[in-house]
Amino acid sequence: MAELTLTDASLKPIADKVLAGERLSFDDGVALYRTPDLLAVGWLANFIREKRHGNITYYNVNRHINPTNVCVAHCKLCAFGRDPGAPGAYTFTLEEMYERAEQGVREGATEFHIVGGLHPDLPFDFFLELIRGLKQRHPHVHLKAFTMVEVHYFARIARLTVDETLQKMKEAGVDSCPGGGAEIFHPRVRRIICDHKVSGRMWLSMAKKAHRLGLPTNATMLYGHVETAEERVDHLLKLREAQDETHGFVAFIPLAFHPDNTPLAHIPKPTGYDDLRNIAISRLLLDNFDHIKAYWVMLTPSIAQIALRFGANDIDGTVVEEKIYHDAGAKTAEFTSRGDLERLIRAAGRVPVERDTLYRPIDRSKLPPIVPATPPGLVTLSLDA
Ligand code: V47
Repeated sequence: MAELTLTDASLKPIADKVLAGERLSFDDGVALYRTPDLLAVGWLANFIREKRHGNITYYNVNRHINPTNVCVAHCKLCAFGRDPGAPGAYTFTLEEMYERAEQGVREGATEFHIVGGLHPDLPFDFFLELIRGLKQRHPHVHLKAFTMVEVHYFARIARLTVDETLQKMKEAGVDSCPGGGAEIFHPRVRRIICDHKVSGRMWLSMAKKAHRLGLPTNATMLYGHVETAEERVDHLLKLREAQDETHGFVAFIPLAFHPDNTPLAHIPKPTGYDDLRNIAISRLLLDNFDHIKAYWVMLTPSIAQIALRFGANDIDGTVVEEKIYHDAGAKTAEFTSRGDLERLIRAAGRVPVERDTLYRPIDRSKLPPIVPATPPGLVTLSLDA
């Protein structure tokens, strides 16, 4: 492996720790956020990434299903939620969601990623029925459904404990939970960007409960709004601590804040430098997470590709019909194909491996052939975009 050249000498003790496989501290994390030497941070993250995964880069074939955008939470960070009856508000029927799922399966989906708003009138049973119906129709498709924020809301409206709620989800057919709603755990930040959402402490406690009940989850961090470097490091170290306890987190996804159409529209968008730095620091601080995902929808295909050399070993999936980021002004396509993702990965000098949600390689020869189709109104990813 090539030598590391440091232009910021204060990184030397951190580099020594990384090369020796030692755990980094809070202060190390802050120093990694402060240094202008992004290439050194990236080099170190890539060192760990290649030690763990070599050249392999994972992707999956998935389909997003967002049952409703009607939401009582009114988070300032969000452009997706609507009041009932407001322009653009929608709630799919079960049949409409089954049709979307059917289309996803024809296109080879091995995962449905299901998240939505906190609807004032839809009962928990509606969502359980959705899961049961999907599982019955497509028993081999992994159901990654409902963030800790939704689970907390379901528990409240159904007058159940969090454990009982998670258990009912699991019995209905939920296989794992996505990592959304974590934002930044620090209460100062939550008061500004999502004051009605579960606290950071509650999010973490619920994720650990899910793990103990046998439901793996992902974790996220929303960066690039009002948070400080210290608050990001605090967030990452709290996740590392929780992972030490349960080992139930599958992947970590740093999410760049998209301000358009939100009450925080005055905040400038995170830059490419911020994106790559957050990917790299996640890899370095989260030494007990196997997988760091560069979510191409939010990063743009170009930055996601470079992130594969800054610590990321996964580029997420084909997605199809992404709404949360596109309502907030994302200019990326709403879906892509297996071929495009593989091309993106190969062009970064990595080896693409299609995975299921739990990172087991998929053998396409054992699955029905894919029927490629462009969902109406959507455009495919272009590497030139
Ligand atoms: O929790 C909402 C974020 C998350 C905005 O688990 C916004 O595999 C930026 O969690 N600008 C939902 N971000 C997305 C998510 C996710 C994505 C991909 C994969 C996985 C996974 C999870 O999106 C929300 C919130 O943090 N978000 N609004 C916005 N305006």
